[in-house]
Amino acid sequence: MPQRWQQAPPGSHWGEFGPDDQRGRLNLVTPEKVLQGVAEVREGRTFCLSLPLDVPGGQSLNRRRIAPRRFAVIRDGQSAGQQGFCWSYDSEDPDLTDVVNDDVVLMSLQYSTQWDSLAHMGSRFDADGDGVAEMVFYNGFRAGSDILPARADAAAAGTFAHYPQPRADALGIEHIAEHGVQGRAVLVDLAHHIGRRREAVGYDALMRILEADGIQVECGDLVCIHTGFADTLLSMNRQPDVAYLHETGSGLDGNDARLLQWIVDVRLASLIADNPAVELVVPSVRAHAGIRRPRLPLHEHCLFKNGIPLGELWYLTELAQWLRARKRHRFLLTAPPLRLPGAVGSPVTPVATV
Ligand code: UVW
Repeated sequence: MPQRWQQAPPGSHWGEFGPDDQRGRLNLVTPEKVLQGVAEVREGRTFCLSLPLDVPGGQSLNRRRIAPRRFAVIRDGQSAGQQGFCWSYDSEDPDLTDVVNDDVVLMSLQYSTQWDSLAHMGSRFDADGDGVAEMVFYNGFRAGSDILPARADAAAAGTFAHYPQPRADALGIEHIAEHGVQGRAVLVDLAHHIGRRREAVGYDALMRILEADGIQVECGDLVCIHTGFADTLLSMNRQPDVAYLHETGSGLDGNDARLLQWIVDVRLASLIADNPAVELVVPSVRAHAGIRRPRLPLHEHCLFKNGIPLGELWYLTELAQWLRARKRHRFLLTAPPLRLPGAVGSPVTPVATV
């Protein structure tokens, strides 16, 4: 395969696992890291790290995203269960006793607890070195040819045909799913140190917290950041006060160059948080129009430049409290996304075992 790029973005590690790699730093979750995770299992207790997938609910936190809508499989106005026989069989034999229900769901894959694949965000960057910026993703995969074209063959028949159906022919979530996602995780409890106020946590503050809690992040660790945001959201019982939520909770400071450098140098395998974006999203500042920059710099740094998948809106509060009470911060994390070819994100029901 021809080299996809003549120049890689500054601060990136394209090609670290080969020019065609689509899994990024999850490659660092080696069999040894899985065994390290298993060694953290001492009590056999498990925690579900997912919100119910219909949370946030109400007004979406992200206007692009739609909440799950479930549909029964209907025939003649009745679901299969109501009809009392299994109508998927060729002969609708009234003597058959099977009662079957199927259902269908329509939702944004990144509505609630989710993984972002490496196809989720790219950047406008001149990878060819010809002076023209194109839309590029990790390892130089292109928008249009590799990722997110609204493909002619994707126009679905039926009621949802008006939704464009992008598809990641490269970097899709299946590249993460097909290896499973299981390894040693480390929980960093920002909420304990900062409370639930809105604060962008940079390198200095993070190092202070790691030191105070005696935490060492090592190569291949899956790093979970507890801010308390998902717990606040859950307490709103599917009627989120979006204005309040936008003013609450900490997140990593994507504008702190030393923090970004640490993320790369420590060689963590993925970054996960219980807030909507891992980083604290700062509204675009129009006064800076003309200066080319990302709105989500940590997304750019992780997904686009360094192949670090992000987990968002996980539910970490119970686990954080349990670990703190025992002066622990590591656990075995099992969190495979859906193996859905071409998807740019996925709901996930992660499990922590301690
Ligand atoms: C965006 O909305 C860009 O993404 P995320 O859900 O990853 O924060």
